[in-house]
Amino acid sequence: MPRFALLRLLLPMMVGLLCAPAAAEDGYDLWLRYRTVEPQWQEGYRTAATAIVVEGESPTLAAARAELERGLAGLLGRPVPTTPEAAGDGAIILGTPRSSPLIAGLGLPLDRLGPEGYLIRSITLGGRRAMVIAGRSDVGVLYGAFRLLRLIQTRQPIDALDLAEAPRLERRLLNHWDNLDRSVERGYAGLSLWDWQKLPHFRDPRYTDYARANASIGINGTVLNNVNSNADILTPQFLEKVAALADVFRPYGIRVYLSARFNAPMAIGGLETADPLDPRVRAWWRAKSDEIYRRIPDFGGFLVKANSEGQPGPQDFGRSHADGANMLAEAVEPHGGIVMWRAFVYSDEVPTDRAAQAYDEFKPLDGEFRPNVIVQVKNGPIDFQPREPFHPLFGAMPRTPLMMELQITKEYLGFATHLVYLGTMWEEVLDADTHAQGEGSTVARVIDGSLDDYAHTGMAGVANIGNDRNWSGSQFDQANWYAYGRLAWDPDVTAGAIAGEWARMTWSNDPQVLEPIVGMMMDSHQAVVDYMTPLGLHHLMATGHHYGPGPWVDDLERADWNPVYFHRADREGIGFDRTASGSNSVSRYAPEVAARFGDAGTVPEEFLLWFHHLPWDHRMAGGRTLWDELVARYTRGVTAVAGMRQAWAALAPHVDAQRHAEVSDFLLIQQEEAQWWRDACLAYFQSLSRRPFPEGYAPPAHDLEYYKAIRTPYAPGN
Ligand code: BDP
Repeated sequence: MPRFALLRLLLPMMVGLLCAPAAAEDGYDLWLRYRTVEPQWQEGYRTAATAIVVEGESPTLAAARAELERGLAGLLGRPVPTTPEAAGDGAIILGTPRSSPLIAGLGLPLDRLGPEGYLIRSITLGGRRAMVIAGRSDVGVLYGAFRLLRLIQTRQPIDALDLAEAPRLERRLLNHWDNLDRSVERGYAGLSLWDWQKLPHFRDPRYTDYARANASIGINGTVLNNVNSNADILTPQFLEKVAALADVFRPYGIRVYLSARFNAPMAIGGLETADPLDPRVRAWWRAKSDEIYRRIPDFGGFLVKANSEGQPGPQDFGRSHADGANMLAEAVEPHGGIVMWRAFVYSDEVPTDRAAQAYDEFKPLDGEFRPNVIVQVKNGPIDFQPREPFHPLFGAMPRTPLMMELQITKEYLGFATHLVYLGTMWEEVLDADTHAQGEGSTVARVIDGSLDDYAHTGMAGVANIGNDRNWSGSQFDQANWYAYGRLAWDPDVTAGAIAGEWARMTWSNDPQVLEPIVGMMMDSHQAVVDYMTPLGLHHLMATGHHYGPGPWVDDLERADWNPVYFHRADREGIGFDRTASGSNSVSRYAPEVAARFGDAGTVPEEFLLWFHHLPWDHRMAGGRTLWDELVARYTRGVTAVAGMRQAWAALAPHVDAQRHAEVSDFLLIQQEEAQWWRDACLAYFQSLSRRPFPEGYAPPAHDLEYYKAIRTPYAPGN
């Protein structure tokens, strides 16, 4: 071997050892990574957390102990004892007044915490410093334990704490669109986690990790199966499996719910009708509910998609949504269950604009639902588009609790391979002012019940979780699961704060890493809107799988499934006139909002073409023509992705190699697809506008026919 050959061989390894940020990581640990804190923090944390003393016995308290044991051992770099004898200066004491006379004796102000809140306080006990984590319930204590870990994970001081928090919403649910064959509708992260064939006997340890992750962000319920549901989930054979999952989740404060197929009495019950007013049907659902509760005493209730996109529902029998919901509500009511009835309904037989249909259908039913019904409304009036104005039902149903449904899985936002942080998008909707009761009637105040004093409140997030090692199909999509949970707990936390927390826990506390990552996340939603559907455009995607652009599509059986229905571009102009001169669906908003959206001069630019059809030469506020602005926005989106790639590439020395490489590769896919979206859409719109590309903006690489010919029949999630 030549003299320096060995050295040359070893040198990169030695350098690697010195600089390597950490061992290989694949993302399985999510934000619960618990890597050891930097040396300058160790001393402080170690003295403030010398022992874990759990006062009381229960599966939930045991879970709190286990999480702290695991988390602190990792973070502090050494095990922390959990025996009472080890308790000295710096002990962490956990429990409820019921589980512990010691905690009861402290006279802590727990009353305001509600059933799930927690308090963390630094105290002196018998002359020794201690930290107490208390709640009125065991699950409150568990949430408090996760909060303490988060404080350390994000490098906050913990020696003088006085924190109290309670969730603002009652039901904080994931909606899994998982089928019984383990395929996941609109799933981009592998197969369903639920391995039905091996349940109930085999309880994959991953179910526990799923529960831990959810509990860490306060998610307290999960709907296990697709809203396009299969009645078989309600058969004894499946209920036994559902009960096994419920047993695993229970210690973590998570209840299971099921999507109920409205015609189940016919599909599996042998009845010839599912008419909600038929006594036999009502008796069938009551008996079914009793059976479920015998197996799962804390079963949460039913989620129902009815008379929507081909699903059966009460209207098949000449009955209303309220008749259907109330029948199910009556069946679960004796057991404390609820019914979440989806407002996502539209029909091409109804002549009105799809954006108005749910409103027109549900608004007249306000006050007709039983008290344990919640109407579940998507964030916007169409369908999880890259950007939508808030749904006009928010604020319009003061006598019916409304919960908001968000889509965590990015069906219309680039699937798993586009880096899009949804926190900013959701914040935009939550902060939107419905003006239902004057200024300040934000969507957040509608769904947290404070505006109308709702008896039930909640949020639902269509899960992006599957059996991929990284859970969500990409490292950055974990942030959307995280952000969803944090917003369901408190709709007023800012998207920026959430991004910061998540990035610290998932990547690094080093500002050199943190700032670029948070910057990428915060700008990512605007980027995808720009390169897919700028200026209020929507539903331009290809048919079925919704992968890639298809603005030219005009041949689907239903008018309101076609992109041309939504953009209405022609030789003269583009956009959907939803003002009084058009469909007038803008009139479903409160007058102040309708006036602002309904005027092309005052509508926020991001919703311009959502509400207005305008000539290509329309002058934008910035001085460009509408056509030029469209080209500029599409281009800006692609440029933003290039910027993200650059920012990410610069992080290579600071991020573990495996995760860094995965994100890099995905950003490359995103870059190519952003370009595809821009070029295909602009090629198409230019074929109508016949305007030249403004100076400095490259025309598409290919002609329109090229983009139209692209077929991707095997795109996932369909
Ligand atoms: C649409 C999805 C479809 C869902 C539907 C729904 O494409 O798969 O079934 O929403 O929410 O966006 O019911």
